[in-house]
Amino acid sequence: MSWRQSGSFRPKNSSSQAPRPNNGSGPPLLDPILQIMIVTSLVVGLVGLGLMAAFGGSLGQGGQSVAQPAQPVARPTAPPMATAAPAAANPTAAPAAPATIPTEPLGPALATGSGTAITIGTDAVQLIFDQASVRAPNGLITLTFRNLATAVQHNWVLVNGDDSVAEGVNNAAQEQSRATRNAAGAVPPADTSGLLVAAPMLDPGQDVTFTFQPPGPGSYTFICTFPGHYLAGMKGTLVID
Ligand SMILES: [Cu+2]
Repeated sequence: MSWRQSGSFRPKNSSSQAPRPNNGSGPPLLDPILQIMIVTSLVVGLVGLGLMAAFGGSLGQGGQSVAQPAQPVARPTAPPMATAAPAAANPTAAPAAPATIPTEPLGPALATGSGTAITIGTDAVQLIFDQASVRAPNGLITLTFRNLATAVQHNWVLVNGDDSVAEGVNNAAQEQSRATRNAAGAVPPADTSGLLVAAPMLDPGQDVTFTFQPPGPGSYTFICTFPGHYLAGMKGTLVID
């Protein structure tokens, strides 16, 4: 009996083993909790990802909307720079030529060597040359021009004609004076129409000597191109025989 009981007990033990599966169903009780936690975490994660995606997209759009206006702003700045480059090139090209004030005689009639020596000066005070007319034989002429004024600059410019030609040459000299912003720059450029030869602007007491070749026999007007002097009557005539 006891054995049966024991045997019965054994089955009980076996039955007790049976509850083990029940106990096995116990861990499943824990699994649901873990599952809930896992599912919850997954849901939270998915919701978080969804929210991030939503806000991320909105932020991305916002960033793009900000970047787009920034690009249009940068584009307008580029064209001004492109226009500024040619604008800078033009001003640099224009003042380049007139920026220099001549210090040496110039003009198409300027020559080397020596010829008939003549001297022309200025009045000490008045805006006139000391000779209204000068004669010389045809050929090279070596001129010494002296500024005998006490306080005024003068120069000597020979033109290929009379006053009608001298006026244009004088105007060209005034343009140079404005370009150089200096009265001493009032010397016609070497390529001025009607110009034969021009001395640089001399300070009081200075003189300059140079040789030139007149076109031939005839009368040629010489003037001073210092601003206002030609208009005041500072001119003369060179007669080539
Ligand atoms: Cu003068």
